[in-house]
Amino acid sequence: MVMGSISDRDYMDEGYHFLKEMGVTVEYTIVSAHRTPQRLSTYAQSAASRGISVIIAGAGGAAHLPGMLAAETILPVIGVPIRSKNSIDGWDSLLSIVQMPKGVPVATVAINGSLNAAILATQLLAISNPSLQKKLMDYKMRLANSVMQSIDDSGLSDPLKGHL
Ligand code: RP5
Repeated sequence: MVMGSISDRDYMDEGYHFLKEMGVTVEYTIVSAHRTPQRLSTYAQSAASRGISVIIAGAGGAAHLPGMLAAETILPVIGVPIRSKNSIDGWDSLLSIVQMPKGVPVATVAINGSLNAAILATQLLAISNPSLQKKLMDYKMRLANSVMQSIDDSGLSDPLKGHL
């Protein structure tokens, strides 16, 4: 998991914590496409041989980090557009990451969507990992339970009670 600046960290931590909760081994650092271009190349070119399976990259503004990583590795890259101080409400970040040219995809999640990036990365890893599959199924169950709990807590009616 990489981000373009320490200022992205507040938005990326949520995804990082999810990966830790799932027991996924994760490295979490800063790689700046514009300020450390050599580091970006070295990171992308060494990722697979260092044992990395999926890269999550968050960046804001002119967000070239995910796309440039994808240009230099065949590992799947998931991009997180960050609504950073220098961005135009996150739109520039989103479009810079999602509008990749044919041949070099970046799987782009919502603006500030590091949690979904982490879930998607875990789902990719779970394809060949039954223990992660179980953890993801438990997570989905907790999501569903939280919706049911909110119905109970709010006093709304549940017309489906007894029908499921
Ligand atoms: C991007 O510029 C970073 O990913 C960050 O979202 C944004 C602002 O960076 P700082 O100027 O706060 O370091 O490259």
